[in-house]
Amino acid sequence: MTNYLHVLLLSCALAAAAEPHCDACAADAAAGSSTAAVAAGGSAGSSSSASPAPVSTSSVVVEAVWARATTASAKAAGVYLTIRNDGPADALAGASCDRADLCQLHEIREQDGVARMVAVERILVPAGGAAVLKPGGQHVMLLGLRGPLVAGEHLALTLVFTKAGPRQVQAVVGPVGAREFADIAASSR
Ligand SMILES: [Cu+2]
Repeated sequence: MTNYLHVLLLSCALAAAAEPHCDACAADAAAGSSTAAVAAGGSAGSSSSASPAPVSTSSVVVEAVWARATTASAKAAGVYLTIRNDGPADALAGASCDRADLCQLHEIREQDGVARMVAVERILVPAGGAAVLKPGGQHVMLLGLRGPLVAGEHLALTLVFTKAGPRQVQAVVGPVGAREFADIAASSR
């Protein structure tokens, strides 16, 4: 496991060097992309009992939207969320946020044991299923942050779905060390 993590950290450092705007992605890859992090931390599987009320009543429901606080100079941040879908297959096709110059949809792909971050055009939400955007996996990437994200604040985002159309959501900003939405709920009690 140690060797694997070293490879992951190294590859992320290289990726961050090649793509300096995406250091938050690199942090994602280092912190949570593998089961190794889960096994080492032991708390990533805690229950979702703290999930808030859904923000929509139609077939696509967005919930547990969160991000991590950033340093003052950070230029990128990931936003994570769960999309549930009781209807036909849909896809998250874009996002916008007035706190950043650009929002992209990102995922992390492992090739030859190396985690690489790539921008994708859409994130599929299967019929009757869910898409979980989380550290180390798919996420919404804010690029060109216009100021730091501060723990405890809320961040307004618009998510655009291929079928369900635009959805306004609020991401809650958690502490730097948050690894999942439940961490934020726990820290704000
Ligand atoms: Cu990213």
